[in-house]
Amino acid sequence: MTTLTVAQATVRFLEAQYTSRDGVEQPFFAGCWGIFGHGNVAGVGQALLEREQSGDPSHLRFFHGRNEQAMVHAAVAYARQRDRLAAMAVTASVGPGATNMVTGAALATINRLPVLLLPGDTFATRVASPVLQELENTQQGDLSVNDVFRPVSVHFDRVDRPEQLASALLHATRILTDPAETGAVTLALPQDVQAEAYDFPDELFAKRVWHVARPVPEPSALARAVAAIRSARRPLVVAGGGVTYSQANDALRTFVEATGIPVGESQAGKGALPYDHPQSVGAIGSTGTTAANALAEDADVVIGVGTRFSDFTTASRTVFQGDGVTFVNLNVSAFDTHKHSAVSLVADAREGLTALTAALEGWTADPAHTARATELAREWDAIVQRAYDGEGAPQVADGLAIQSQVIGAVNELSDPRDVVVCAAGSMPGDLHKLWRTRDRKGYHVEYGFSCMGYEIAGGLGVKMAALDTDDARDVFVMVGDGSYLMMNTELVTAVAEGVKVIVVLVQNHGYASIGALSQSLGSQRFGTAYRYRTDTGLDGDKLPVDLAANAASLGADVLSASGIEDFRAAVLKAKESTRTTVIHVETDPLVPAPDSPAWWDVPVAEVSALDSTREARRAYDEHKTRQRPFLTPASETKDRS
Ligand SMILES: Cc1ncc(C[n+]2csc(CCOP(=O)(O)OP(=O)(O)O)c2C)c(N)n1
Ligand SMILES: [Mg+2]
Repeated sequence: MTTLTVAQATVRFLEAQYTSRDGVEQPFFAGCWGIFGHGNVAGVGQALLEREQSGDPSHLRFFHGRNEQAMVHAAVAYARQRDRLAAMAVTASVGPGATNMVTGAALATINRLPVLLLPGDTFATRVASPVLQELENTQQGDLSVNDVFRPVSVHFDRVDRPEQLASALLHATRILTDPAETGAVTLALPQDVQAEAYDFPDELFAKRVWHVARPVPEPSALARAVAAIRSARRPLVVAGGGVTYSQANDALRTFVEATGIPVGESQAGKGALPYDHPQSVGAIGSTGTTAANALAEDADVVIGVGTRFSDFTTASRTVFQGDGVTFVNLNVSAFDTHKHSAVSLVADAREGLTALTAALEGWTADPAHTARATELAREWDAIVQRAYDGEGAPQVADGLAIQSQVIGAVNELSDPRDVVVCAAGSMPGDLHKLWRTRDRKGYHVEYGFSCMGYEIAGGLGVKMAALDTDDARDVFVMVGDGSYLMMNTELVTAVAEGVKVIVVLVQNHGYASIGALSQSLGSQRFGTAYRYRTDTGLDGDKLPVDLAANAASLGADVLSASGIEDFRAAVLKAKESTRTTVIHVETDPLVPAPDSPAWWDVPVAEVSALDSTREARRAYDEHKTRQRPFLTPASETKDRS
């Protein structure tokens, strides 16, 4: 027995957890982020301090963030970069400190990425209720603000007694390390319970290795998948994040080279194949390439590997128009394998692809189909080069750069293994289409939640993961002015920790993304520009906001670039520097990147006094007719031979 507080026991337990996959073992909890308040300072805070001062080199590291939501972003990005084999915890105080983490929790769960959230909770004993920041609910006495974590966590528990801690921690870690179940796990820790002492059994703190499973496909399911693929004439793989987390990139390459099947990529799956692989057709869906979307249009069998098939990936279920198209979904999560009435193949991506390769030996797609894919990809790549070079774009005012030139410059001047990080705005779609991914971990766009404010904190988490694994990569954070204004706080943390990130801050005085969307939906860019109010609305001059000065005030080095040549020089300078550097560049928000004709379902007002809206509604109704329900059972699929 060891007598410890609940918080001390929690920290000791976290230090002893390991994951193992493919014979490689690593500590699972790489650290604990925290902001202290009365709800955790004397509990988890004291426990972290005690371990830091113990001199034990394996103590749980503490990272002091500036905003709870941002700390969760950093932790989630860290876990993603580590392929979910390592993760972080985040401790917050009660009340607002805790609820600030809710957005991050949803982001983690939607992206299937592990993070352990430890919000403080109000006193279990309730002797002095209501305490500071306590919610008083007249109907339910056992409710606290932390109950809002329930729907956004894959697992929620509240430790009201020390006796509950062991089972709570074991369940939490099992779920975090399970690729099919992982997401945000929330353990709410009442502030009095955190400080309460208890005789914990020593075994609780023994080293524990969680073997991260690689489930193999069930033979009959494999046979059904193989039969469906063999019937295909124009098959297409849709690669999702699961390919990367499973480290199945080589297995995917082997599978598609043996079968001749082309590969389109979701946002999380981008980098599944290098961009210049002859069978890589790049981004698919609403922000897809002309190549991937043309192949999707008449694909007869779509093989989803580790993808959730979000609306962006399927262009809101309009990108696959093949008559009787059949889906074969390989995923570690049964939930995803059944989407679009697919032939379900529940397995680890690497194991599943390896089994499919063996079972399909000797079979290939029509060589003309493979050749067409290569040709289409080449055509798209030429479009990308022109966009990088700013060719064909209208003359922009004041010598401003164009966003596609900014992307091109970062792509061309970064090392192949550098990581680009982004989350919201017009940049994610442009990156999806235009970024030439050269490394399987070189592209990190959070597009499950597409959360403004993820970018800088996420970039910090990615860089910390690289440093922890002696992986020399620069991290380029691409952030719009809107996202930057929403959350730039972790620049301070990057400076404090001496962790270098390069932030490309794209100033276009508002929302290029939602502005363009608004216009396409007949809403005339209403409320999407940052302007002074006039008598007619928010349509005055640009605001005198100096984001470069803001970044400098937070301790970052700042390079202000005017025009694309200046920007390229700044990128080279930032590459050479060892310090966190923000490159401020102004771009024209009205110059879009090239795209394919894909759609995204955003409903338009059915009745309106505005001509622009009525016109947009007509276009909307037309697009709706192409939306497919995919309800035909896979067993009803026609024989295509
Ligand atoms: C937290 C959050 N709020 C709102 C949105 C909706 N949204 C998506 S993009 C965007 C504007 C982003 O502006 P900026 O960062 O300047 O990028 P730009 O569109 O100019 O490229 C908004 C408001 C979001 N994704 N996340
Ligand atoms: Mg903007």
